Amino acid sequence: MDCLFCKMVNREIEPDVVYEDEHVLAFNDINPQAPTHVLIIPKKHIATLNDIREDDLEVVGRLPLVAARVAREAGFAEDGYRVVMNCNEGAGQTVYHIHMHLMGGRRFTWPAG
Ligand code: DGP
Repeated sequence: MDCLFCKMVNREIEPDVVYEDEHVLAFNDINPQAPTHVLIIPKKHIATLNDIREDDLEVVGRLPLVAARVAREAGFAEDGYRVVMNCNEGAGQTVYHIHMHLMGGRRFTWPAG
């Protein structure tokens, strides 16, 4: 399958791994928008949020769990951090394998752009 993030899961491309378990991989974003910017993905290929099925809930539910864990380890869990999941072109999704952006280490404004 021609999916960038599947290639990272399969190590055809080597990610800068922050966390990994049986179902989830987290790695540093190539174009960080904050001092810490980690992408958290299910190892299973799911193209967009619209493609999540009931069977996927267990693994998708692990994404925010891993985000909080990485935030704690990075030291900004209490101060605050942002998680973002972009769905489709209108929201700026560019890689069609769902991913949770975890950004921390600076202040954030709302609404997001
Ligand atoms: P999105 O726009 O929500 O689909 O986010 C895709 C993110 O993926 C974006 O922040 C940049 C990141 N990205 C794109 N190509 C690579 C890559 O080859 N390596 C890494 N580590 N991140 C990438």
